[in-house]
Amino acid sequence: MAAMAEAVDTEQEALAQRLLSGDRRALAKAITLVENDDPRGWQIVRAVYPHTGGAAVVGFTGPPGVGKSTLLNALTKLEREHERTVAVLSIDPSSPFTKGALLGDRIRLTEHFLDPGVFIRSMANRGALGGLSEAALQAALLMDASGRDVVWLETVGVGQAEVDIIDHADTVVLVLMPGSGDSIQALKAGVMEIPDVIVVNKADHPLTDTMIREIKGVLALGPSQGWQVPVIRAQAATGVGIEQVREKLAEHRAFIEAAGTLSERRRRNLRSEVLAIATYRLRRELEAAISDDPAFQEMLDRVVARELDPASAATALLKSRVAPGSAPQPPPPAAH
Ligand SMILES: Nc1nc2c(ncn2[C@@H]2O[C@H](COP(=O)(O)OP(=O)(O)O)[C@@H](O)[C@H]2O)c(=O)[nH]1
Ligand SMILES: [Mg+2]
Repeated sequence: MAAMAEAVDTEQEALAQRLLSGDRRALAKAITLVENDDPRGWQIVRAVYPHTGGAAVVGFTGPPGVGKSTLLNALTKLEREHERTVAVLSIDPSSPFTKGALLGDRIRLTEHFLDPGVFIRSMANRGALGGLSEAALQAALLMDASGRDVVWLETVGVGQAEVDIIDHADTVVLVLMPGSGDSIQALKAGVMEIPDVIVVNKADHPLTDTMIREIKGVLALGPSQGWQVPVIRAQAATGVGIEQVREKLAEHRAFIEAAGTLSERRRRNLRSEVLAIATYRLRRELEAAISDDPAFQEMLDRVVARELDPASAATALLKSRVAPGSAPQPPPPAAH
């Protein structure tokens, strides 16, 4: 497959250069472009992509309200004490009811707004299926290219298949709080992949010990060799356990670097990223191709009339795509 990156306009090239030099406004502008699915955004990503890969990308996932944003706020403070630069991308699921959560995240993270070493961005889905993941992944690349030491992705996890940003992190942290039994069930049932680090936040709660026992019970079923998933008690609101989270993140990084897992993981992640973008675009292309297409409507009529089964109709639709411009040709009725 011959793949050549297309040219980048001079204007975008200039913005890309500013972004690469660490300019926060350029980064913010570029992210807005990818968020709006503006082709200029894609050009910038194309231009800066060779400069990505330097950041330690960590995904923080877990149910809403467990304290992910609070934890990230505390961790940011700690990283800044170590003079490391930080970018945080908070990704909210498609629900319109999460507007308040977004605002909450902003308030919790405002104390870093004046620090040029910290870049914070929230992104919400505007309803396009897969569109958010696509934009968020590009935003994460832009943050990485801007020279941040760490890029943190905050997502609401557990069964949110459409927001699979977490698959694109080098390290995955699952944040829970006493009482998040659903998440433990999800781990146990294999619905959710075992994370690299587990944080039990709000550890001042009386059910914390029970929760930790349950988690350890699930982890005991996993491999006894290789990386052993630490379970950390934390109270993000008061700073308890945050230092330990930072230490474990560093340990995990050192572990995957030494074991060669980091490059393997990144290869796997990039593979699914390419597939995810292609799938999203293919779907969009198909939707555009069938809308107002009388031939498709006729074929659908036949499916509705039980003359043609849905799978055969799909095959016909895909075949019509292979020959551009040709309308879908449904297969002839089966001979009885
Ligand atoms: N009691 C207690 N509350 C906390 C702790 N950490 C965070 N919270 C509170 O939990 C609520 C949700 O926190 P937030 O960080 O927005 O959760 P997120 O939805 O996972 O990002 C906020 O009101 C926080 O102040 C903690 O360690 N103990
Ligand atoms: Mg949050």
